[in-house]
Amino acid sequence: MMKFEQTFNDFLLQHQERHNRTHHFLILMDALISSAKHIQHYYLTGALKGNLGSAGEVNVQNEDVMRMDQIAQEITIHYLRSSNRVIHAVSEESKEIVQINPEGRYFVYFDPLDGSSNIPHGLPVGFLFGIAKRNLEGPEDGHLRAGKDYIAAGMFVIPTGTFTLALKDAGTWRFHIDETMTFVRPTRMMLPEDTKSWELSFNTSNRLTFAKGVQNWIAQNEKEYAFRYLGALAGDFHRTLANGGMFMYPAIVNHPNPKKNRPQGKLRLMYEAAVVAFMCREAGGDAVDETGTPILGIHPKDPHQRTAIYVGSKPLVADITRVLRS
Ligand code: FBP
Repeated sequence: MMKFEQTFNDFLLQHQERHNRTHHFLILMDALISSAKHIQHYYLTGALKGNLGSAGEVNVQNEDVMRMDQIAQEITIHYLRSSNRVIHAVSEESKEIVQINPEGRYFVYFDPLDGSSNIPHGLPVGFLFGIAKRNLEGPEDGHLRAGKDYIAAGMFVIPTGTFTLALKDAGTWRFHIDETMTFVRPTRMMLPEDTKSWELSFNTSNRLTFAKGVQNWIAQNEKEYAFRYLGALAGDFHRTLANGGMFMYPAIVNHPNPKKNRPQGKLRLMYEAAVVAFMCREAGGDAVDETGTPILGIHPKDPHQRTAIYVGSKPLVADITRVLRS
């Protein structure tokens, strides 16, 4: 008797019934999964086809745009349009909010290829997304949603093809990819309580530019935990979810060249920080900004606003929050 794995669609249909979700969500998820698979194909063949280089342009954050960023953006907007379920999309690769279908049901906030410093080397990058739903009871003003109002958030680690999805009040689930490129075997992710596997993840070359309190906290704690840093949020947070510990991208406030200070942080709130914060909450963890304020409670004023982030196991986030609030 052949054994068949539970597929993502089976899992979502079960979830739908339990949470009386409609087929609309399934169609949107199908568009996001198709986007990630298509981007993965281009990334895997990127070196051969010469797509891993710079596109010779700068984006809304005044950063060098990679050819793959453009390809990933084009692919994602294509599939979101064809789903016909999206009102508008906020993307790292588009200065303006991308208006799609005013009759749509969802808002999508995404980073089509996160971890740009890894792209030229074909190393792991990520596709990050957050989803919010329109107001079905009354008028909809299209305002930018805080992370706590997302109904789902997820990430694909490219090119390893791992997919992790968090659903509001229904947990964070990791899916494996089978020989037919189908996501199967949903596995519930809960941050481990046992501190033995915990890791710290941050760009250590920035540590002397962090706030003194943060530098002291790292000096006191780093000998307790292993240190790992890939330089791509999706990859680093993928580990934090599995092993526990904390990923942090603190504010840069003591840089010898004051022009390089980033008191507001580096990562983008809506399609990077709120995405991992949502997934972390559903896996039993927590996430705060440089003032110790919960990331999910921050109401975005600008689609591309930045934030510092400390995300991971509750005891560690609580510990650093004491320092940040002092
Ligand atoms: P991009 O979206 O431009 O790639 O920036 C985000 C990011 O690459 C994160 O994935 C990663 O955590 C961080 O920046 C790495 O920054 P740094 O190279 O300064 O350590």
